[in-house]
Amino acid sequence: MLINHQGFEIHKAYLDEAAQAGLVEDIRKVSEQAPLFSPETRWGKKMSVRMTSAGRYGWFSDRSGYRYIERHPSGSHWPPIPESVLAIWRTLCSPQRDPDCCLVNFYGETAKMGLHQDKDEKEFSWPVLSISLGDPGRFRMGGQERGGKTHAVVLESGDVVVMGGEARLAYHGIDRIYFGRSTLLPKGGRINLTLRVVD
Ligand code: MD6
Ligand code: FE
Repeated sequence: MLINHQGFEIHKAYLDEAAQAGLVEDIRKVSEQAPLFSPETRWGKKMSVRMTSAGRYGWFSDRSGYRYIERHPSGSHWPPIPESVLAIWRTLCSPQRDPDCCLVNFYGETAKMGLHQDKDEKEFSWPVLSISLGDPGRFRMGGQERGGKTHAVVLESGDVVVMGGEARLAYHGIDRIYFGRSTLLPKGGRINLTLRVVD
């Protein structure tokens, strides 16, 4: 089922269980090479979400601000974006141009992500694609200005969101995780993958 909310294209149940399990396995390999870490916000507060990346660039944050960097904090290059992930981008976004970054977010029981815009890229003409795996999360969507009206939808394991057009610079965030509702990840939690063209 496809829901379109002000430019947010929400593909409910896009991935079947076998595809979800395959993605988890591929992301496990990414996090073995590039371990998850909790970045600090520019205000010096540790984020509740743990992150890593695959691709030419990884997303990073500390007191100097939000940016893309070419190496994991350990000094290694980020691992390549798994083919299983690229295949979804090529089908739903574009077969012409692959993304530069696959940001991997891991949410434990109490993790959340405040309303934000994805605007650290140099390019806004490409959509951002997001894949949800594991426990459901409540995804909040707003407009392009802070403080406007918002709507929430629960993103479940296998849901895929394409944020392009009028939604590309829209505010969005994760209010809460419904911990332990999915059996995809044996210890619970939610994984979100976001694919971005950076430059
Ligand atoms: C999340 N997602 O779903 C957080 N960003 O866990 C995002 O911040 C996001 O879902 C850009 C596009 C789609 C997203
Ligand atoms: Fe985002």
